[in-house]
Amino acid sequence: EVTQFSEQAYLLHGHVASQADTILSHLRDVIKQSPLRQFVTPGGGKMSVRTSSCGDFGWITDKKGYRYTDTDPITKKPWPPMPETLKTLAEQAAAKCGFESFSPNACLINVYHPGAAMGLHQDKDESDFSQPIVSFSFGLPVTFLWGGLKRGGSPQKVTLQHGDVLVWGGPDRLRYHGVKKLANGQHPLTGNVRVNLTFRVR
Ligand code: MD3
Ligand code: FE
Repeated sequence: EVTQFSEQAYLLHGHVASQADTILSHLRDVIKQSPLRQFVTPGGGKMSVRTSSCGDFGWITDKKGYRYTDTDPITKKPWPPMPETLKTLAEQAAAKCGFESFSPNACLINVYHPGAAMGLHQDKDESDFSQPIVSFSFGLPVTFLWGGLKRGGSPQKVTLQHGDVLVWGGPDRLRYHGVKKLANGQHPLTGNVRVNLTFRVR
C-alpha cells in the first residue's frame, strides 16, 4: 500500500518488513566496523540520535560543520561498504516511485533511544538535489514531521512504523522534516530502539 503525501513524496507501508531480519543483521555487522556515535553539531550541542554510515561516503558533523567524508573520523578507515542487498532494496523502492536511475553511494544509520528526536531541518549536504532520498524505518514507531520548503508553519504528522519506506524526490526533496521524541516501548526485533536508514547520493 502506497500513500502519496505530495507531488514526489511517498510512503510504502511495511515495504521492507519481511526483510527486516536480514537488513538488521547487515547493520549489526556495519556498526561493529564503524560504531554508533553521538555527533556534536557546529552549534556545540550533542545530537540525541546515535549515528554511523556505510557506503563510499558517510555523513558527519563536528565544530567545523556538516559534510560527507570517505573515512570514518573515529576509525580513520573507509566507511564499511554498503551491503548489496540494502542498496538493491533502496533502488527498488525508488524505482517503484518513478526514480529509475537512483544509485545511492551513502547510507546514514540513525538509532533512536527513547527521548531521542530530530529537529526540523533540510537535507542540503548532497550535491545533486535531483536525486531522491530513500528511508527505511525499523523497530519502535515514531511521529515523523514534514513541512514546507521554508521554515515556519506547522508540519504535517505521520507515524512511521517498522518496515516503512519513504521516498522523497523532485521538489519534495528539500522539504523541512524531523521526528518527534521517541516514546518508550519494546519491539521484538530491535528492543527499545528505532532504527532509520537513509540512502543518498552524496
Ligand atoms: C524528507 N532522518 O537523517 S527519515 C536524516 O527518521 C533524517 O532518522 C529522519 O531526517 C529519521 O536526515 C527522517 C525520512 C526522511 C529523510 C530525508 C528526507 C525524509 C525526508 C529529505 C527530504 C524530505
Ligand atoms: Fe533529514
